[in-house]
Amino acid sequence: SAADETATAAASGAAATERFHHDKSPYDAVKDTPKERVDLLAREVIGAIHETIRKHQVTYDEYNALKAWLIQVGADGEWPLFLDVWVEHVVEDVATADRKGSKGSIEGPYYAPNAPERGADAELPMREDEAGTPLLWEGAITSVDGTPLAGTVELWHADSDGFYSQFAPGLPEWNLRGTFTTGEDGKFRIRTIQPAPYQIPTDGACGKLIAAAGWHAWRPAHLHVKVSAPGHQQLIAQLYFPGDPHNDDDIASAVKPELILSPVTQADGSAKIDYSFALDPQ
Ligand code: MBD
Ligand code: FE
Repeated sequence: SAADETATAAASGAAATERFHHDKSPYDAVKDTPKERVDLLAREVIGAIHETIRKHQVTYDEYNALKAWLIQVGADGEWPLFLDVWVEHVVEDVATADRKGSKGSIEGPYYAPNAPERGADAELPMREDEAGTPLLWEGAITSVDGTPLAGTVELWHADSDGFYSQFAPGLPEWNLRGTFTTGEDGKFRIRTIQPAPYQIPTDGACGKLIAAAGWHAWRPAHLHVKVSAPGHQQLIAQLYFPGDPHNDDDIASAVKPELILSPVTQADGSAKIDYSFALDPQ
């Protein structure tokens, strides 16, 4: 890694928690959730915990281990990571069940708004010597009926060490983050590099849960996108690479068959992908 500092769970957790407070501050007041709804949902979730305790005869030792762990999730700033890895995929499923256009997936904890504008045909911001297989991506934004749309593709992804700028130390602020704005033909052409798989930090509370339960900590390599166009529902998705050993057991349960790319290796060793987005009208 070019980073001379060490990535820690607590530092990336603190950055993700700060990011959430900044971008989603209206939610700090349990925004607009009716009392009846809070009552219903809180009672059912708490009731499900009670049921689990009775069913499995949970002990005081186990209760205190849970309490210590929950306190540590907060101390490490890992609530965004925990929720996005183990909960968000079901929320996404419910929220997008009626869509007819392209499949989406979870946003995760590492989005940053207002990434540099690059136009419709450009390279993602990256270091001079950015490592990784070069990727050429051609596609278009359309409506579900095929009409081209002028819109934006926001793209962000990890580097070839699995690190995200703004959430790991030693990376340029906007490394591998950019906004691509299409013309009336909806077309874009993006040059970037292939990211590495992502490992949940092993030194934080989420890593402790994974180790204690005997799970693995991996997400398959992925590209994150937010695709927007006037009059259409914003699409948040992730795209994956065929053959990744974790496509079938993503720790975040965020892979769908429609989201797996079909890269073609070109003469110069780079990979070319064709992937377009069909957006549902609002
Ligand atoms: C990631 O990179 C990610 O995309 C998600 C959803 C959770 C943790 C790390
Ligand atoms: Fe990610």
